[in-house]
Amino acid sequence: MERTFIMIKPDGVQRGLIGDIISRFERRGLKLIAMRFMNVSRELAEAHYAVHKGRPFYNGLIDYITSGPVVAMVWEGPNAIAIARNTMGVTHPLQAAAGTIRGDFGVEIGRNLVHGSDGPETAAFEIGLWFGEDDMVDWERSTERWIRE
Ligand code: DAT
Ligand code: MG
Repeated sequence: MERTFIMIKPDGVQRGLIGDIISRFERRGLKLIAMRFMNVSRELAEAHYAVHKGRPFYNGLIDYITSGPVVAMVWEGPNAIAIARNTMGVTHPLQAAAGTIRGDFGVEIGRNLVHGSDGPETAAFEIGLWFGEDDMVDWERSTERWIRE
């Protein structure tokens, strides 16, 4: 079983797309484990995007992520990281397939609506950065056997 960190970025919140975006992950069959609606401090944004420090888009990226509230979440399932990434679509909405979140709702790379961990190490790091172990909700989903064999 895998866990991934997903965030609805400030553009997704401001545009009233929280429900649509969460719905994509729910309908896909991923299981929600933790969720928080919050403003993001500069310190947290910089820790989250530390791998991009020094890139030309870094300052704009930090300004964007700290510009308004986000929805931070943890979703679980077999291959949750890859499943979430292809539900989101590739980084640039122009290349993202129709039917994906970025492909359906976005037009520019700097307003691509959603973040998702890109691998198991990143997921562990990001979940630990945004949440504590106590924030993880232990629950049994009654539809489980209709989603997984
Ligand atoms: P992803 O969010 O798909 O994991 P990433 O980790 O490479 O993509 O980059 C993080 C975010 O930074 C991305 O969602 C949007 C922004 N970004 C990445 N590359 C960019 C670029 N060349 N110009 C502007 N913004 C960029
Ligand atoms: Mg990334």
